[in-house]
Amino acid sequence: MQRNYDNYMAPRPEDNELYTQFKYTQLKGLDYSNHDGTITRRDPSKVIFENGKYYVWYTHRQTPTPPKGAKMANDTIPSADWDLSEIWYATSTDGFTWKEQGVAIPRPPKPNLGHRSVATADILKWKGKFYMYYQGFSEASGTRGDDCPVLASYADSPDGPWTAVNKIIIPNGPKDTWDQYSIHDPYPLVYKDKIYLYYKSDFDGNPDLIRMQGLATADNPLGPFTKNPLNPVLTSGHETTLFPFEEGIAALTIKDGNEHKTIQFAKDGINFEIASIVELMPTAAGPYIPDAFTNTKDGRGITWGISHFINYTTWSENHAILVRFDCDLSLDIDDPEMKKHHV
Ligand code: AAL
Repeated sequence: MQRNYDNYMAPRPEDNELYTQFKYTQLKGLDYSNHDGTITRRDPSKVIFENGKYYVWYTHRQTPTPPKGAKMANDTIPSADWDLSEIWYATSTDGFTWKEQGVAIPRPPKPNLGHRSVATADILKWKGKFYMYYQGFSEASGTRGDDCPVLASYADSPDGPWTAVNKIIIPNGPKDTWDQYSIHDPYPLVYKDKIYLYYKSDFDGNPDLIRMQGLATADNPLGPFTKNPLNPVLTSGHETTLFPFEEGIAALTIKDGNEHKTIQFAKDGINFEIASIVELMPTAAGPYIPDAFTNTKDGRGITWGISHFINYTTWSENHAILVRFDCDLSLDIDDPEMKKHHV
């Protein structure tokens, strides 16, 4: 009984600021008609607000066939839903109706890093410039595992043009460490005067262990990044969704692990504990976070964003669509500044 009073933000969910329900809405302007698996839109970035509009970036694949697994993949047949992909973007003035703007970051020519696929991007604004972090595949996903490091591109404007840095920004860990094969879902925030970039890895190669989330920090967007000695800092989760909350960082801990379907909180951005248990969480959520890059010591939370739904087939994931989610994970849902961005 005592843990209900000691371990959560409040004993009742309705008083717990990190408890919420989620509501989903179809987006207008993005095509939902293609259900044969040849077009996918998935893994949205955070939503940012610049030049009077919202921006979101996402993995976009358009291939002659749906994904067919690594054995059947070739230069045009994708192995996985995020194989042979590019990073596209869309803009919106109200968060519901979006205009697809096309490619932001294309696959670079061979042999540049990421020539097989660039996917699962997230955005950082730092000292007036924009930095995009993403998974760069130089072989088809699934050839051994879902192996890739993190690459980056930068731009003066969210409309681009983006310049690709043809080097690994967050490298895989040394042999026999938890992140030796993959660094997925890079997720940068500005916290404690630094770039705090959370990411997923999966202990792949050891089937007894599961996916978890780690942290790498840097003073410069293009590195070097230092991995936290306590990694992995979150025991569970898949596509990590984090945001500044009061003095710390909150995390939607989605999909994998025994502590999935929880929202966790770390006062110091590192030592996460369960703050609430929720249901129907947004998959791969990219929230609109007004204070993601303001170095806040008093994070205000989130009320909406973009997430994806995956259409599973018998053998693989064949395509995904983007949707909007709404929630109340904000301390100021009635604040006029927050209301401007929330419907
Ligand atoms: C997603 C993410 C990463 C993986 C793949 C595409 O769920 O975790 O981006 O590589 O699946």
